[in-house]
Amino acid sequence: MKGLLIVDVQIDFCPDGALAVPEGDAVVPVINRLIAECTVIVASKDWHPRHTVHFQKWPVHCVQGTNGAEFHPGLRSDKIQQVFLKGTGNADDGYSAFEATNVNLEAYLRSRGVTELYIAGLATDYCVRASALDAASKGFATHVVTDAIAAVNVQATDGQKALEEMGRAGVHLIAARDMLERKS
Ligand code: VGL
Ligand code: ZN
Repeated sequence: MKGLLIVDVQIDFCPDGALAVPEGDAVVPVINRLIAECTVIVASKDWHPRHTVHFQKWPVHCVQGTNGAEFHPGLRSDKIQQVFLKGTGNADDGYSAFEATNVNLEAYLRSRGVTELYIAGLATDYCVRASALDAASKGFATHVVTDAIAAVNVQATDGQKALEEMGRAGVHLIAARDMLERKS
């Protein structure tokens, strides 16, 4: 069974947001097309308390219950079957969707019969990277959709380095077009 994990496509990570990822909103139309191809569709949200050690590294973003923590308005969020909230503590970063604290992502995916996981969203070099490395280490056939992600790029090459690291860990890097062609 094919599962789609949409990572952190939230207002604060899109242009004009508190921690804007360059061209972060460009992933939205691509992800909306991927949604139509998958049976199991889940999403993570960065969901921080107002005070967290995470904000010593980053500008304040995705605070629980604020507008910036909402999904990008263009995302077909009505298709999302379960949302996973992460980074919810005040002493952790919670980069990986597998660290969600409201529902256990691994158990959920297994209960829904997901073996192949497709990952898209924001940001390539943090939460996409951490989620994909966790998915691969847990034994999911893990695919990152390379034109449905965008990097923060604190250093200009961070996104590229993250892709290389994911590739070395056995994550398959595929273009949306190739995924749309191999329909389930
Ligand atoms: C993220 C930096 C800080 C992400 C979250 O979603 O990739 N990046 N918090
Ligand atoms: Zn964060």
